[in-house]
Amino acid sequence: MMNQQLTLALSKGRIFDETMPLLKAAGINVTEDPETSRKLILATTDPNVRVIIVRASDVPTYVQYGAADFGVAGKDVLLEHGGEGLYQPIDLEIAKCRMSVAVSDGFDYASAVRQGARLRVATKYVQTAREHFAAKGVHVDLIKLYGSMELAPLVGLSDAIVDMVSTGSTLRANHLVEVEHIMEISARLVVNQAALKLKRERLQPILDAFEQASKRRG
Ligand code: PRT
Ligand code: MG
Repeated sequence: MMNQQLTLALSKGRIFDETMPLLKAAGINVTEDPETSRKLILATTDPNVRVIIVRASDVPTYVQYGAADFGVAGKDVLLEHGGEGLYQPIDLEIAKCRMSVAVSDGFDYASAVRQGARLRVATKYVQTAREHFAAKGVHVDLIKLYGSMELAPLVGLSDAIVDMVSTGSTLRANHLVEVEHIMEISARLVVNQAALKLKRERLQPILDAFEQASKRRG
């Protein structure tokens, strides 16, 4: 008999929180709270399903290599990863936000672009940013950061940032303004391609429940 144990990769915070109702819809409850427990492997009420807690940007990697059978990751993260070895069946429509270009509120972005100046752009999303500016014919020097992009224009590290925006309050608090909307972002279910074939019997009902539950929400 093949091992039908399933491992789901999630990141702490909004991805975990917003995935919980979908798991519940599949009849599965996580029995520990990742915010208070230091455990990285969490049991569920289904003895055949466990949840592993990884960094948001590491979810596709765990799933790609089959260390997790499935996971939940933002479109931003998946675009940077490239999606290799991953099947992406469902847009869960959770953890929604937008990817935008922002600058300090005194900075004249439009004329900098018009004059063809090389723009310094700080971001965690180097691949997506490169494609965005290339498509517009804007010359950029991309500066890779791992977080707190909002700081970069304030201290002269960059002219602009590419980051996620949801309420806009982080930008406002740092006197930054959104000057371009790159794309809408939401979290997707990703499934390891081999697991989809070998563990279909156990995976499919969970995928169906996720899809139904996310449709009901949206
Ligand atoms: O935090 P960590 O460095 O561990 O990783 P992470 O930031 O990638 O993880 P997490 O849990 O913060 O985000 C996981 C996923 O949620 C992202 O990959 C996005 O797809 C999605 N998401 C949805 C967001 C936001 N909304 C969001 N608002 N990710 C980040 N933010 C940040 C944004 O970077 C900015 O700093 O929140 C700030 C802006 O929020 P507002 O409400 O002030 O506009
Ligand atoms: Mg974060």
